[in-house]
Amino acid sequence: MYKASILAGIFAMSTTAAFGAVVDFENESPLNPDPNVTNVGTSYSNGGITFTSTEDMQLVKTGGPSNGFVPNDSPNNANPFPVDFGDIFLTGDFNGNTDMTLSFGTDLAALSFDIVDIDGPNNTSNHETFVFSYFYMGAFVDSITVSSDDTTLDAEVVTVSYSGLFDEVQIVGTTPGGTRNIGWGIDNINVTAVPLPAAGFMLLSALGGMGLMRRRKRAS
Ligand SMILES: [Ca+2]
Ligand SMILES: [Ca+2]
Ligand SMILES: [Ca+2]
Ligand SMILES: [Ca+2]
Repeated sequence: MYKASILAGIFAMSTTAAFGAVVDFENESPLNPDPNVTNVGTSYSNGGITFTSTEDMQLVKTGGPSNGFVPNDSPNNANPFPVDFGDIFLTGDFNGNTDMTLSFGTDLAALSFDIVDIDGPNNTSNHETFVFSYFYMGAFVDSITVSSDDTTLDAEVVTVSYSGLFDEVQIVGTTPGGTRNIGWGIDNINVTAVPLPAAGFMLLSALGGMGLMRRRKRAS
């Protein structure tokens, strides 16, 4: 009985860590019925990642006449280095501040993703600031801030990456007073789960220990 439940446990562990390719939203192309934008509401899942927001999120076609960001929504692939957004990316509602939480449902060791268009003139009410906060089992772990002090070009892509133990990242974009409509996009989310061999080895060691204890009990 022990063995059966243990094997089931190992199987469950290996299936929950089934993060595969980079999540780039290209599986949503072409958008339908409007080829330029699809409202996915406040909760949306793709590739094992659950995206939630206090506002409606949008899947946007790159270069389309939509409100992904302004003045157009073609990521600047030349700056700071070539980054490909393909046909489709995800964004907020282009109305005031913005927020999005990515929940992974499994322990992560590393993550990287691309954010486009953190812009607006410095020291003005149009100055955009994005805070990326990492959580593990609901507890705050760390945060990284990127503002238009650092990246001022229109439609510029910033690659955000992080290493550590976490299972959720929260993105909050604000301007002073929250009066500017923040246009932005996220794409190319690359997830590294906590390596399974380590977890599996720990589990097997624990099982070995249990077996030894049982044998000792019998012997005494
Ligand atoms: Ca894409
Ligand atoms: Ca908003
Ligand atoms: Ca812009
Ligand atoms: Ca912007």
